[in-house]
Amino acid sequence: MLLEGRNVLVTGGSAGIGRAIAIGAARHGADVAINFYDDEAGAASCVAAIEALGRRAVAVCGDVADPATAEAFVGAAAEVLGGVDVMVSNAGICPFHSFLDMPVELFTRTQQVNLHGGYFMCQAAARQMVSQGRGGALIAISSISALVGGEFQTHYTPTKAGLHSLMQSAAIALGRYDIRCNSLLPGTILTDINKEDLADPAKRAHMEARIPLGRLGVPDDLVGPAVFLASDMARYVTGAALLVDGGAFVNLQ
Ligand code: RM4
Repeated sequence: MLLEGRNVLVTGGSAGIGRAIAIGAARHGADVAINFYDDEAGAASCVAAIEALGRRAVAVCGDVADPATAEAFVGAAAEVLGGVDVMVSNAGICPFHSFLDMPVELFTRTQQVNLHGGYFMCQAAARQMVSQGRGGALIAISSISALVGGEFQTHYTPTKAGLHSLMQSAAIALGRYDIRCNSLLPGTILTDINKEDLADPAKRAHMEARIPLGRLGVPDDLVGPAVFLASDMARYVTGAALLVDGGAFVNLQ
């Protein structure tokens, strides 16, 4: 019960990593607010799972690419839950596409959702935390892709590198308020974001073969690292990045 009495906000909470972290935070005693884009059923299911654990939960619809969404989400969460202690900026897209013919709108959308959305969500949460005067924690779901490339991810990997860098700079800007800023760098985690890509048996075998722990990740693999960074166990951790990738990043040969 590492998050008792804490209010945890998660963007992209209707499925995948965001859903897992939202429910995992509730298991550790947190009340939770989730943002979601269009998966009403998924959001409702996540809220029900949290309430079944005896914790309060609220789901707020909004496109994180719209800067106004951040203030609305944080404001609603603060009103319903009574404050904001943790923001997990998770919402993201990765529509795989080749580089030379990358459509401008696809590039722009990916930047606006992943990086701009993460920036404005963390900024809105930090403003609320500063007004509360009791510190807090920002956790950006970056990626192994902040550190290495992907042929069909030229629009995506810079956003993940940007989120990692954002946490480093925000850690400096917010340390005086006791707001810690860290990023998680998931490896290849089986979610909707890569279901189509990994449906290719050769691609899936290639990805699995480079993971020392011998399997692709699942969303629940991110819960422990996220709860750690959100909790007082990480009270002296800020500006850090934690790979959660089964060893994929270090495995050259
Ligand atoms: C992650 C990483 C994974 C990919 C997903 C879509 O950051 O690149 O390998 O499957 O994105």
